[in-house]
Amino acid sequence: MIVALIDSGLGLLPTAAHLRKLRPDLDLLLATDPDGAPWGPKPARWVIDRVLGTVDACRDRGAEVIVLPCNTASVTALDHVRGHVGDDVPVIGTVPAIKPAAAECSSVAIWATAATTASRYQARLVETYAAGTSVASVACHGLADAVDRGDLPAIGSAVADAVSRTPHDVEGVVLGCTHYPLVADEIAAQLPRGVRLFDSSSAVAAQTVRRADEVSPPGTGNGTVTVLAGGRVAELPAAAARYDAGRVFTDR
Ligand code: DGN
Repeated sequence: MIVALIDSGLGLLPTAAHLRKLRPDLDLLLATDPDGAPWGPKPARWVIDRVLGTVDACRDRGAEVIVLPCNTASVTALDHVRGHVGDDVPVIGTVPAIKPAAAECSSVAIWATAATTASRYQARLVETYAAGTSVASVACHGLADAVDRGDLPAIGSAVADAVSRTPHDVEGVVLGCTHYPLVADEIAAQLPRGVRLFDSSSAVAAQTVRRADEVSPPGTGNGTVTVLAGGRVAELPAAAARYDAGRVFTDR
């Protein structure tokens, strides 16, 4: 059974890595959009159309479960994707890990793309799960793009910029863009010691497994990993190796 993971770029790798560990037999179709990335700064209608086009491409290749390991795509297009594919196809979205962070910290910052920080979806999550918590919302300009390009100086300065706009007393930072866990070490190194990082990739992978089990029993897949990347297929394994996520393509 084929599970499609859709993100503008490398942000799908953390969720893919967790999935490989949890269910090595799942057949993964990794769909990135090197020609359209980054999605964070784009208008909502553009992102919706781009995501729906990618969903169609994945369905054409036999995907039976759709995962959006991308906060930007999820807060913008999740309902559209569900309406587009119908009730029989499980669709799993990603939202910033505000709930666990607020449960464990009295002051948090949410780092995400401009689209996610400005979304009603994020505002609702904060209202629902972080009522008693001090929450700062920090749009991290250029960080996802720098991660996609593997540009270490640009990653360092985008992180420094985000740190400079993060209150000094936060106890936790929510990594509300799926690209950011790939540079968690760099982020931790620039934040004050002891600040905890929260991301949702393991929870998204666990939910994907639950939904995939409804479609096809565990152990029935072949564990293949296929990349759909606008013609630039070879770039993803190389980038995964650069960020220590190479196991997505090697582990079984
Ligand atoms: N990985 C995406 C997210 O979680 O929001 C960001 C994608 C982008 O293109 N900026």
